[in-house]
Amino acid sequence: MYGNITIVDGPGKDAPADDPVKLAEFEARIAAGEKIEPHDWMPAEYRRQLIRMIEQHAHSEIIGALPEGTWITRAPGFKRKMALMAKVQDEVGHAQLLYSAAETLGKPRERMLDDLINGRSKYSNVFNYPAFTWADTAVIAWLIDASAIINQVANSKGSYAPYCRALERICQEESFHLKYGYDNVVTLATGTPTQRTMVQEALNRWWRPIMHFFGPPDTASQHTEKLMRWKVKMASNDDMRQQFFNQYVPKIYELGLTVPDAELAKDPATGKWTYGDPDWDEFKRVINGDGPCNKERLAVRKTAEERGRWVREALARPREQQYVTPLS
Ligand code: BYC
Repeated sequence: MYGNITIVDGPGKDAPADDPVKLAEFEARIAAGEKIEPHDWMPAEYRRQLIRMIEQHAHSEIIGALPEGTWITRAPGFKRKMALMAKVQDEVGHAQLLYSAAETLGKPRERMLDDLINGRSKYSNVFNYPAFTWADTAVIAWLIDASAIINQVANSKGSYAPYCRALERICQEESFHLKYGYDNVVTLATGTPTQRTMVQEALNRWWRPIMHFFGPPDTASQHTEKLMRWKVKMASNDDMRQQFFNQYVPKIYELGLTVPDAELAKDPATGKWTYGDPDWDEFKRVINGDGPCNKERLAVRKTAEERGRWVREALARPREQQYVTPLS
């Protein structure tokens, strides 16, 4: 119980069934395209799903700052260092916006962070892979930010107003990140043979995780049907993956780069892309804690939590105790 809001831990678990009249009214509002605000009545499962998704999204932003963050000290040149620092700072800012949006549903931020560092909450698969070279950061900033924009532009038109407001602002910043990433990829792809090899190898490494980023195929997705009915998700996982192919595969080819999937092809009759199996078993392992960097990522967050405790405790003290008596 948080204030007057009861948080349920699973569909139906400990939660009384929703009042059918209120549920029908709620679904009519959603069907009419109305936005839901925190003080409005909502079904317990809608609240639970939103907390799950927004919280995972917020965690993805702070964990997502880590692979690129490790390159701040090694960025090639001062301008790129400044740009990368600003990008990483933006990502952490996105997490703050999203934690605030999730808090409006009744789950305190401290509990969300506790669930993250203790492995009870998921975050995006892609951030459990290492950024070996500068080219990895270029591919992350171009293609992972591009994927995120596809997902977030769609969801910013969804039904829960605080999430939509946060997403609109996040998308504006992400579009700068995408341009920054594209600029870095173009520089490498039009550079020396070594740079071209470097960026192609990075693309080969990230292609599979990017396929996973959009979530499992629609036929295997647990939540899509319900979330689309309630307009939390505005496009299915497969639709978003198709949009990514349409927008970015031609751009990749334009740069003379290749996609590491021999089966990737667009059917001229349907306009749909077919692609090879991106190893969905690997996806499951990674999102359940067994990826190349999962332990390392959570250890970094745990240390940050521990090192920042004194600041949070100091801020939580009564105002008059927050100041050190000035020396006379
Ligand atoms: N990674 O029923 P499904 C960024 C889980 S950060 C991990 O299809 P849903 C950036 C899913 O949670 C932007 N787990 O799920 C930052 C569920 O497990 P649970 C990150 C995944 O929710 C820094 C199960 O698989 N974006 O851009 O309908 C630097 C079944 O899946 C993933 C967001 O977080 C995944 N990729 O749809 C650079 C977007 N996919 O919870 C860049 C917000 C699925 O039942 N999230 N799972 O245990 C969403 O839009 C949706 O949650 C998804 C999945 C489309 C990802």
